Amino acid sequence: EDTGGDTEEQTDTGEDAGDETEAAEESSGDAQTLRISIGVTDAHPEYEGAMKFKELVEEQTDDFEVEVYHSGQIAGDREAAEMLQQGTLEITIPSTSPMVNFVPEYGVFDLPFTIPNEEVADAVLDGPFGDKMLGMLEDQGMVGLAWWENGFRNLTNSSKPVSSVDDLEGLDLRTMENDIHLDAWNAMGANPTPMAFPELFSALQQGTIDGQENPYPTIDTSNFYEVQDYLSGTNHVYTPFIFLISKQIWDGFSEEQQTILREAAVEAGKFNRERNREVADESLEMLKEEMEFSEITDEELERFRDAVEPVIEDHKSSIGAEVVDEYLAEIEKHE
Ligand code: TK8
Repeated sequence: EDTGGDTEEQTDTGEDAGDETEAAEESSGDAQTLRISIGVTDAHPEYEGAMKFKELVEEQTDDFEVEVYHSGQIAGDREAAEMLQQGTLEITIPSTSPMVNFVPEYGVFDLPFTIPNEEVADAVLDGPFGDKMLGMLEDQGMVGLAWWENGFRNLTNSSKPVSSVDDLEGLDLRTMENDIHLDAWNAMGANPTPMAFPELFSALQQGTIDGQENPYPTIDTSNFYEVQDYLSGTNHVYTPFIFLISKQIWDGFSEEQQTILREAAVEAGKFNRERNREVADESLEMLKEEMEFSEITDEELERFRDAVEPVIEDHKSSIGAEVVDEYLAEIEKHE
Protein backbone atom coordinates (compact mmCIF):
# COMPACT_ATOMS: atom_id res chain seq x y z
CA GLU A 1 0.00 0.00 0.00
CA ASP A 2 1.26 3.45 -0.88
CA THR A 3 1.64 5.44 2.31
CA GLY A 4 4.01 7.96 0.76
CA GLY A 5 3.16 11.50 -0.21
CA ASP A 6 0.25 11.70 -2.53
CA THR A 7 1.17 14.07 -5.32
CA GLU A 8 -2.19 13.88 -7.01
CA GLU A 9 -4.63 15.04 -4.39
CA GLN A 10 -8.21 14.49 -5.37
CA THR A 11 -10.21 17.59 -6.10
CA ASP A 12 -11.33 18.86 -2.76
CA THR A 13 -14.88 20.07 -2.41
CA GLY A 14 -13.83 22.35 0.41
CA GLU A 15 -15.64 20.98 3.41
CA ASP A 16 -12.65 18.89 4.51
CA ALA A 17 -10.07 21.57 3.81
CA GLY A 18 -8.12 20.84 6.97
CA ASP A 19 -8.06 17.10 6.51
CA GLU A 20 -5.16 16.11 4.26
CA THR A 21 -4.84 12.41 4.88
CA GLU A 22 -6.24 9.76 2.62
CA ALA A 23 -6.50 7.42 5.60
CA ALA A 24 -9.07 9.69 7.19
CA GLU A 25 -11.14 9.58 4.04
CA GLU A 26 -10.83 5.82 3.87
CA SER A 27 -11.96 5.29 7.42
CA SER A 28 -15.07 7.36 6.83
CA GLY A 29 -16.72 4.10 5.73
CA ASP A 30 -18.45 5.36 2.63
CA ALA A 31 -17.15 2.67 0.28
CA GLN A 32 -19.36 2.33 -2.78
CA THR A 33 -21.04 -1.03 -3.11
CA LEU A 34 -20.60 -2.80 -6.44
CA ARG A 35 -23.13 -5.59 -6.85
CA ILE A 36 -22.35 -8.32 -9.36
CA SER A 37 -25.23 -10.37 -10.74
CA ILE A 38 -24.54 -13.79 -12.26
CA GLY A 39 -27.02 -16.42 -13.39
CA VAL A 40 -25.12 -19.56 -12.39
CA THR A 41 -24.68 -20.93 -8.86
CA ASP A 42 -21.92 -20.37 -6.31
CA ALA A 43 -20.40 -23.72 -7.30
CA HIS A 44 -19.65 -22.47 -10.84
CA PRO A 45 -16.22 -21.14 -11.96
CA GLU A 46 -17.92 -17.86 -12.88
CA TYR A 47 -18.65 -17.35 -9.18
CA GLU A 48 -15.02 -18.18 -8.34
CA GLY A 49 -13.98 -15.52 -10.85
CA ALA A 50 -16.36 -12.98 -9.35
CA MET A 51 -14.95 -13.68 -5.87
CA LYS A 52 -11.43 -13.24 -7.28
CA PHE A 53 -12.50 -9.86 -8.69
CA LYS A 54 -13.80 -8.88 -5.26
CA GLU A 55 -10.51 -9.89 -3.64
CA LEU A 56 -8.38 -8.03 -6.20
CA VAL A 57 -10.43 -4.82 -5.96
CA GLU A 58 -10.75 -4.76 -2.20
CA GLU A 59 -7.05 -5.36 -1.60
CA GLN A 60 -6.20 -2.34 -3.74
CA THR A 61 -8.72 0.20 -2.59
CA ASP A 62 -11.19 1.00 0.16
CA ASP A 63 -13.34 2.89 -2.32
CA PHE A 64 -15.36 -0.19 -3.25
CA GLU A 65 -17.07 -3.07 -1.58
CA VAL A 66 -17.97 -5.90 -3.97
CA GLU A 67 -21.00 -8.13 -3.41
CA VAL A 68 -21.63 -11.18 -5.57
CA TYR A 69 -25.18 -12.37 -6.18
CA HIS A 70 -25.40 -15.78 -7.87
CA SER A 71 -28.16 -18.06 -9.21
CA GLY A 72 -30.02 -15.21 -10.90
CA GLN A 73 -31.14 -13.89 -7.48
CA ILE A 74 -31.07 -10.38 -8.91
CA ALA A 75 -31.97 -11.16 -12.54
CA GLY A 76 -31.28 -13.22 -15.64
CA ASP A 77 -28.72 -12.01 -18.19
CA ARG A 78 -30.97 -9.82 -20.29
CA GLU A 79 -32.80 -8.21 -17.40
CA ALA A 80 -29.53 -7.58 -15.54
CA ALA A 81 -28.18 -5.80 -18.63
CA GLU A 82 -31.28 -3.60 -18.67
CA MET A 83 -30.64 -2.75 -15.02
CA LEU A 84 -27.10 -1.69 -15.96
CA GLN A 85 -28.57 0.63 -18.59
CA GLN A 86 -30.79 2.23 -15.96
CA GLY A 87 -28.00 2.39 -13.39
CA THR A 88 -29.95 0.23 -10.91
CA LEU A 89 -27.29 -2.52 -10.95
CA GLU A 90 -23.53 -2.01 -11.17
CA ILE A 91 -22.08 -5.18 -12.72
CA THR A 92 -23.19 -8.33 -14.52
CA ILE A 93 -21.25 -11.03 -16.36
CA PRO A 94 -23.70 -12.49 -18.90
CA SER A 95 -23.30 -14.79 -21.85
CA THR A 96 -22.77 -12.76 -24.99
CA SER A 97 -25.84 -14.35 -26.61
CA PRO A 98 -28.63 -12.28 -24.98
CA MET A 99 -26.55 -9.18 -25.85
CA VAL A 100 -27.68 -9.47 -29.50
CA ASN A 101 -30.87 -7.85 -28.24
CA PHE A 102 -28.80 -4.71 -27.63
CA VAL A 103 -26.06 -4.97 -30.27
CA PRO A 104 -26.70 -7.33 -33.23
CA GLU A 105 -22.96 -7.68 -33.93
CA TYR A 106 -22.67 -9.87 -30.83
CA GLY A 107 -24.33 -12.56 -32.94
CA VAL A 108 -20.94 -13.55 -34.33
CA PHE A 109 -20.36 -15.54 -31.16
CA ASP A 110 -23.56 -17.52 -31.77
CA LEU A 111 -22.56 -18.85 -35.17
CA PRO A 112 -22.30 -22.60 -34.55
CA PHE A 113 -19.13 -24.60 -35.13
CA THR A 114 -16.89 -21.59 -35.70
CA ILE A 115 -14.45 -21.42 -32.76
CA PRO A 116 -12.69 -24.83 -32.69
CA ASN A 117 -11.00 -24.78 -29.26
CA GLU A 118 -10.22 -22.61 -26.22
CA GLU A 119 -6.83 -21.48 -27.53
CA VAL A 120 -8.44 -19.94 -30.59
CA ALA A 121 -11.16 -18.41 -28.39
CA ASP A 122 -8.49 -16.73 -26.25
CA ALA A 123 -6.58 -15.46 -29.29
CA VAL A 124 -9.71 -13.99 -30.91
CA LEU A 125 -11.09 -12.44 -27.70
CA ASP A 126 -7.76 -11.11 -26.42
CA GLY A 127 -6.80 -9.58 -29.77
CA PRO A 128 -7.99 -6.45 -31.60
CA PHE A 129 -11.27 -8.10 -32.64
CA GLY A 130 -12.18 -8.83 -29.01
CA ASP A 131 -11.25 -5.27 -27.99
CA LYS A 132 -13.49 -3.84 -30.67
CA MET A 133 -16.41 -6.04 -29.60
CA LEU A 134 -15.93 -5.08 -25.92
CA GLY A 135 -16.43 -1.42 -26.77
CA MET A 136 -19.64 -1.93 -28.74
CA LEU A 137 -22.06 -1.81 -25.80
CA GLU A 138 -21.07 1.70 -24.70
CA ASP A 139 -23.82 3.32 -26.76
CA GLN A 140 -26.20 1.01 -24.93
CA GLY A 141 -25.09 2.23 -21.52
CA MET A 142 -22.76 -0.67 -20.69
CA VAL A 143 -18.97 -0.76 -20.54
CA GLY A 144 -17.31 -4.09 -21.42
CA LEU A 145 -14.20 -4.63 -19.30
CA ALA A 146 -13.11 -8.21 -19.97
CA TRP A 147 -13.83 -11.56 -21.55
CA TRP A 148 -14.51 -14.47 -19.28
CA GLU A 149 -15.55 -17.98 -20.26
CA ASN A 150 -18.85 -19.79 -20.34
CA GLY A 151 -17.49 -22.31 -22.83
CA PHE A 152 -18.45 -24.99 -25.33
CA ARG A 153 -22.10 -25.92 -25.18
CA ASN A 154 -23.40 -29.46 -25.05
CA LEU A 155 -26.89 -30.88 -25.36
CA THR A 156 -28.85 -32.63 -22.62
CA ASN A 157 -32.39 -34.04 -22.70
CA SER A 158 -34.77 -36.26 -20.80
CA SER A 159 -36.26 -38.37 -23.57
CA LYS A 160 -33.61 -40.22 -25.60
CA PRO A 161 -29.94 -40.56 -26.47
CA VAL A 162 -28.98 -38.05 -29.17
CA SER A 163 -26.01 -39.00 -31.33
CA SER A 164 -27.20 -37.78 -34.72
CA VAL A 165 -29.07 -34.83 -36.23
CA ASP A 166 -32.00 -37.16 -36.89
CA ASP A 167 -32.35 -37.83 -33.16
CA LEU A 168 -33.19 -34.14 -32.63
CA GLU A 169 -36.48 -34.42 -34.52
CA GLY A 170 -39.30 -33.04 -32.37
CA LEU A 171 -37.24 -32.45 -29.21
CA ASP A 172 -38.50 -29.43 -27.25
CA LEU A 173 -35.37 -27.51 -26.35
CA ARG A 174 -34.78 -24.38 -24.35
CA THR A 175 -32.40 -21.89 -25.98
CA MET A 176 -31.01 -18.59 -24.83
CA GLU A 177 -32.89 -15.46 -25.91
CA ASN A 178 -31.16 -15.34 -29.27
CA ASP A 179 -32.53 -15.72 -32.82
CA ILE A 180 -29.45 -17.41 -34.19
CA HIS A 181 -29.70 -20.19 -31.62
CA LEU A 182 -33.42 -20.52 -32.33
CA ASP A 183 -32.88 -20.77 -36.07
CA ALA A 184 -29.95 -23.16 -35.69
CA TRP A 185 -31.95 -25.63 -33.58
CA ASN A 186 -34.90 -25.33 -35.94
CA ALA A 187 -32.57 -26.07 -38.85
CA MET A 188 -31.34 -29.17 -37.01
CA GLY A 189 -34.91 -30.42 -36.63
CA ALA A 190 -35.56 -29.61 -32.95
CA ASN A 191 -38.35 -27.48 -31.54
CA PRO A 192 -36.63 -24.62 -29.66
CA THR A 193 -38.13 -22.08 -27.20
CA PRO A 194 -36.22 -19.09 -25.79
CA MET A 195 -36.18 -18.78 -22.00
CA ALA A 196 -34.17 -16.86 -19.39
CA PHE A 197 -31.68 -19.05 -17.55
CA PRO A 198 -33.18 -18.67 -14.03
CA GLU A 199 -36.39 -20.36 -15.25
CA LEU A 200 -34.59 -23.30 -16.81
CA PHE A 201 -34.22 -25.78 -13.96
CA SER A 202 -37.91 -25.86 -13.08
CA ALA A 203 -38.92 -26.04 -16.76
CA LEU A 204 -36.72 -29.13 -17.10
CA GLN A 205 -37.98 -30.56 -13.83
CA GLN A 206 -41.63 -30.05 -14.74
CA GLY A 207 -41.05 -31.44 -18.22
CA THR A 208 -42.30 -28.27 -19.96
CA ILE A 209 -39.29 -28.83 -22.21
CA ASP A 210 -37.25 -31.96 -22.98
CA GLY A 211 -33.80 -30.50 -23.04
CA GLN A 212 -31.32 -27.64 -23.08
CA GLU A 213 -27.70 -26.96 -23.96
CA ASN A 214 -24.95 -25.51 -21.79
CA PRO A 215 -21.28 -26.13 -21.00
CA TYR A 216 -20.42 -29.07 -18.71
CA PRO A 217 -19.68 -26.90 -15.63
CA THR A 218 -23.25 -25.54 -15.77
CA ILE A 219 -24.92 -28.91 -16.38
CA ASP A 220 -23.02 -30.02 -13.28
CA THR A 221 -23.31 -27.02 -10.93
CA SER A 222 -26.95 -26.19 -11.78
CA ASN A 223 -27.84 -29.84 -11.14
CA PHE A 224 -29.38 -30.32 -14.57
CA TYR A 225 -28.14 -33.93 -14.47
CA GLU A 226 -30.76 -34.58 -11.77
CA VAL A 227 -33.56 -33.86 -14.22
CA GLN A 228 -31.90 -34.87 -17.52
CA ASP A 229 -30.85 -38.42 -18.43
CA TYR A 230 -28.99 -37.96 -21.71
CA LEU A 231 -25.89 -35.95 -22.52
CA SER A 232 -24.45 -35.46 -26.02
CA GLY A 233 -20.93 -34.14 -26.70
CA THR A 234 -22.06 -31.71 -29.39
CA ASN A 235 -19.67 -28.83 -28.56
CA HIS A 236 -21.74 -26.89 -31.06
CA VAL A 237 -20.75 -23.36 -30.09
CA TYR A 238 -18.36 -21.48 -27.78
CA THR A 239 -20.06 -18.84 -25.61
CA PRO A 240 -17.96 -16.13 -23.96
CA PHE A 241 -19.01 -14.40 -20.76
CA ILE A 242 -18.58 -10.63 -20.88
CA PHE A 243 -17.81 -8.52 -17.80
CA LEU A 244 -20.10 -5.48 -17.96
CA ILE A 245 -20.39 -2.43 -15.76
CA SER A 246 -23.08 0.23 -15.92
CA LYS A 247 -21.82 3.20 -17.94
CA GLN A 248 -23.73 5.69 -15.79
CA ILE A 249 -21.87 4.41 -12.75
CA TRP A 250 -18.52 3.92 -14.53
CA ASP A 251 -18.49 7.53 -15.73
CA GLY A 252 -18.59 8.69 -12.12
CA PHE A 253 -15.31 6.95 -11.24
CA SER A 254 -11.84 8.51 -11.34
CA GLU A 255 -9.34 7.26 -13.91
CA GLU A 256 -7.44 5.54 -11.12
CA GLN A 257 -10.56 3.73 -9.94
CA GLN A 258 -11.38 2.71 -13.50
CA THR A 259 -7.89 1.26 -13.95
CA ILE A 260 -8.19 -0.81 -10.77
CA LEU A 261 -11.56 -2.18 -11.88
CA ARG A 262 -10.50 -2.90 -15.45
CA GLU A 263 -7.31 -4.67 -14.43
CA ALA A 264 -9.11 -6.70 -11.78
CA ALA A 265 -11.79 -7.74 -14.30
CA VAL A 266 -9.11 -8.93 -16.75
CA GLU A 267 -7.08 -10.70 -14.07
CA ALA A 268 -10.11 -12.39 -12.54
CA GLY A 269 -11.14 -13.40 -16.06
CA LYS A 270 -7.85 -15.24 -16.57
CA PHE A 271 -8.45 -17.09 -13.32
CA ASN A 272 -12.04 -17.83 -14.35
CA ARG A 273 -10.96 -19.30 -17.70
CA GLU A 274 -8.32 -21.46 -16.09
CA ARG A 275 -10.75 -22.78 -13.49
CA ASN A 276 -13.50 -23.23 -16.06
CA ARG A 277 -11.31 -25.56 -18.09
CA GLU A 278 -10.36 -27.65 -15.08
CA VAL A 279 -13.96 -27.85 -13.93
CA ALA A 280 -15.18 -28.72 -17.47
CA ASP A 281 -13.01 -31.86 -17.43
CA GLU A 282 -14.03 -32.81 -13.90
CA SER A 283 -17.70 -32.13 -14.61
CA LEU A 284 -17.69 -34.29 -17.74
CA GLU A 285 -16.23 -37.21 -15.78
CA MET A 286 -18.89 -36.80 -13.12
CA LEU A 287 -21.73 -36.37 -15.62
CA LYS A 288 -20.73 -39.55 -17.46
CA GLU A 289 -21.49 -41.43 -14.24
CA GLU A 290 -24.85 -39.75 -13.78
CA MET A 291 -26.11 -39.60 -17.37
CA GLU A 292 -25.96 -41.64 -20.55
CA PHE A 293 -23.27 -39.97 -22.65
CA SER A 294 -23.34 -39.98 -26.45
CA GLU A 295 -20.21 -39.12 -28.35
CA ILE A 296 -20.81 -37.45 -31.72
CA THR A 297 -18.64 -38.95 -34.46
CA ASP A 298 -16.76 -36.65 -36.84
CA GLU A 299 -18.91 -37.89 -39.68
CA GLU A 300 -22.10 -37.06 -37.77
CA LEU A 301 -20.71 -33.70 -36.70
CA GLU A 302 -20.34 -32.89 -40.38
CA ARG A 303 -24.11 -33.42 -40.75
CA PHE A 304 -24.77 -31.03 -37.85
CA ARG A 305 -22.55 -28.48 -39.59
CA ASP A 306 -24.30 -28.95 -42.91
CA ALA A 307 -27.69 -28.48 -41.26
CA VAL A 308 -26.73 -25.11 -39.74
CA GLU A 309 -24.72 -23.77 -42.69
CA PRO A 310 -27.73 -21.90 -44.19
CA VAL A 311 -28.36 -20.24 -40.79
CA ILE A 312 -24.93 -18.64 -40.91
CA GLU A 313 -25.64 -17.31 -44.40
CA ASP A 314 -29.12 -16.09 -43.37
CA HIS A 315 -27.86 -14.17 -40.38
CA LYS A 316 -24.89 -12.58 -42.05
CA SER A 317 -26.80 -9.42 -42.90
CA SER A 318 -28.57 -9.07 -39.54
CA ILE A 319 -25.26 -9.42 -37.67
CA GLY A 320 -23.33 -7.38 -40.23
CA ALA A 321 -21.49 -9.10 -43.09
CA GLU A 322 -18.31 -7.19 -42.39
CA VAL A 323 -18.05 -8.19 -38.75
CA VAL A 324 -18.89 -11.83 -39.59
CA ASP A 325 -16.09 -11.94 -42.16
CA GLU A 326 -13.70 -10.29 -39.75
CA TYR A 327 -14.58 -12.82 -37.04
CA LEU A 328 -14.16 -15.81 -39.36
CA ALA A 329 -10.85 -14.44 -40.64
CA GLU A 330 -9.60 -13.98 -37.06
CA ILE A 331 -10.46 -17.59 -36.27
CA GLU A 332 -8.73 -18.83 -39.40
CA LYS A 333 -5.65 -16.80 -38.55
CA HIS A 334 -5.28 -18.52 -35.18
CA GLU A 335 -6.36 -22.03 -36.17
C1 TK8 B 1 -26.10 -17.58 -16.90
C2 TK8 B 1 -26.22 -17.77 -18.39
C3 TK8 B 1 -26.16 -19.22 -18.81
C4 TK8 B 1 -26.16 -19.39 -20.32
C5 TK8 B 1 -27.59 -19.77 -20.59
O1 TK8 B 1 -26.58 -16.33 -16.56
O2 TK8 B 1 -28.46 -18.91 -20.47
O3 TK8 B 1 -27.84 -20.92 -20.93
O4 TK8 B 1 -25.28 -20.35 -20.79
O5 TK8 B 1 -25.34 -20.03 -18.12
O6 TK8 B 1 -25.30 -16.95 -19.06
